[in-house]
Amino acid sequence: MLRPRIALAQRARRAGLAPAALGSALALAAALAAGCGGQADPNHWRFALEEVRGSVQHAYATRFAERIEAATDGAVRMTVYPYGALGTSAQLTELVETGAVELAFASPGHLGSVVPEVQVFSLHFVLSDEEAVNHAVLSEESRVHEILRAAYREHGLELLAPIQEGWMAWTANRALRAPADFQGLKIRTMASPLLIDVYEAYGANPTPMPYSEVYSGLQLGMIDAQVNPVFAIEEMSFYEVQSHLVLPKHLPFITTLITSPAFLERLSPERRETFHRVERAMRDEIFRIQSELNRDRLRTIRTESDTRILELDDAERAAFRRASLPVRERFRSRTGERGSALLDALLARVEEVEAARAEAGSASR
Ligand code: 6CS
Repeated sequence: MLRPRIALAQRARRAGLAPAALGSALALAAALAAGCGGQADPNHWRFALEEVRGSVQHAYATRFAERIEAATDGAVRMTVYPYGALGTSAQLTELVETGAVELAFASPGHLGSVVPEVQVFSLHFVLSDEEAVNHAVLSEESRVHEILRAAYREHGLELLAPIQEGWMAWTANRALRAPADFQGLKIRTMASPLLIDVYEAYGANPTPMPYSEVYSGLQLGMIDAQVNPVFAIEEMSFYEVQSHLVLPKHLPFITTLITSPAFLERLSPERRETFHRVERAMRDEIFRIQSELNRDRLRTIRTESDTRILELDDAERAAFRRASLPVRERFRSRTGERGSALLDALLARVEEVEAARAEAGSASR
């Protein structure tokens, strides 16, 4: 809970949300096309975000735009659209598919309804509890990327990179230290089917709801709890209307950067090379930025509110891990051979990187 409470209108302004604009993605696509006389300018690239100004996605997009503009000596101009300017996450994905925007973020919690395989990033305790291991696994090109890229292409999308945005935290009006604490809890999740399975495995009553409605949903008691990375809990002010913030280190929030194959094909070989060079360089940069942002935002919550911040210990985490394991089988049955191969490749790579780091650590002692 916040001291003193920030008014709802102020919170909406802070978040940069214009709820009336949500739901107008297709109309906006038409308006964007009409604005340039129906002729898209190939040197004007649009980048649509699922998050507001000040977020990890916004930090990524503004830096990416600066780098692209610099690398092309200003020949390419970019416009960044924060959440609220275009549409919901599902609509942003449609805008990429139709070529109305060139780049967007698509989080597994939403995209999983279209590309089931990406729900591998919604499974709990699959990734490491060390952020640096997860960064290595997600940022290097591997079998994981290869399998996911094939799945995205079947839906007219090109996966550029999965990006972690920081540890997910649960917020609620009670401590959540064991699966039993989730019994009957109405926790807001994103909409993909596996997320429902994940929280049902703890005994909760998962309730999908758009991101822009979570604050009022908590305030009005339509939902009891929600799950998001720390920076988002601060900037969307969810902690104002919840007494506890729990850090289980079960999963970092992962998003995926997407474009369309048609856009990449239209670029000259030189421009395409520049595009990929900038995107690769951003992988390390955004990892550093999200880490600082999450640390700073946690400090803000700690100092500006009386929210109780709980870090689960190893025994508590182990109980959640055990309860979450059957959902891996559900993932396999929902995604078939390709999904199974993906989950196996991810588990194997996490184990290899953890082992290599442990070995390097013991060799340097
Ligand atoms: O909870 C959500 O719906 C959103 N959360 C974040 C941190 N990013 C995008 C996503 O839509």
